Amino acid sequence: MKYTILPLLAMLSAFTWSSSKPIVVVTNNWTSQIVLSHVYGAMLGSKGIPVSYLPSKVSEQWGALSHGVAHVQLEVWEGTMNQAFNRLTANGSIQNMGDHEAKTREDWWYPDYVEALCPGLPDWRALKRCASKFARKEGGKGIYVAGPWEKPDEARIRALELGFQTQPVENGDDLWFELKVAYHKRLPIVLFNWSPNWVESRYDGKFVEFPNYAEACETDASWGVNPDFLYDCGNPKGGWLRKAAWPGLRSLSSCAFDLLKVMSFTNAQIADAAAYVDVDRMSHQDAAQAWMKKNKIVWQAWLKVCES
Ligand code: TMO
Repeated sequence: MKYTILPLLAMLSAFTWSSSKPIVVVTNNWTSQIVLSHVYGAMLGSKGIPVSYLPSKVSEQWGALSHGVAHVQLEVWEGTMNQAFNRLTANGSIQNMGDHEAKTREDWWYPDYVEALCPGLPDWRALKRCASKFARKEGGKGIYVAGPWEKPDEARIRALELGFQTQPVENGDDLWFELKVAYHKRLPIVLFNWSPNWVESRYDGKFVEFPNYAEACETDASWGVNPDFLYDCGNPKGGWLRKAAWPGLRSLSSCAFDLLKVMSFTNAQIADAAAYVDVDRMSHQDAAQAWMKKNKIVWQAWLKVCES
């Protein structure tokens, strides 16, 4: 009797320990990332696994994920996070959990009517010629409305001699406010945008075509149109969108680990997830529920990895 109960008790206590410790999911400050996080959390919830959410800036999430303060990140974007991600996976601080099917782009973007005000767009050289049209004061430089995420835009402006300056917004949502205001008055505007995002389903517009991205553009000044400066190129087109985890995730919950591995969203699925909030004004939780209702077959197939 003794010999059978002891291992059983050990198993039970291990079980209660791991099931009472929540899986901590990082949430960032743009919509799709938060909704996808809640989809993942709801799926774990349906298996009785507790989940909590840790709001974090991109720049602060890496430490949390390396130290097990947070365990899961659903959206790592190549255009904004490539360097940190590569460094931290190379030294084993975080774990690469594979790519989504979606292909991404993050760059300068404008609504289509701007082409009539600045002929030659989307070629970046057109932007350079008509920089002054994007100024917001007499004789000023053109204004690029940047997101609250760190990007080397100032370096690019210098390297490509664009005659612009960045004006970063405080919250991601402020980008859409700026767009809406400019759009209704048909004012020149160029701002940070990305794909997949809900914006492409409501506004016609394009990304500015800068010289094609190459890794050397960011490491070798002699590369590209300006031999003296780095960053004389655009961000990657068709970039990856990746999942990441604290390296101890599997020991915490194999379901949480396997599920994260197998989850893969398409561009349309991500744009949809964002539209529930940014267009339909749902909460992130409700948007996750709405998404799951519409895509039942998709997520139930993923969740099969948790059946054993
Ligand atoms: C990381 N983001 C999607 C806001 O470019």
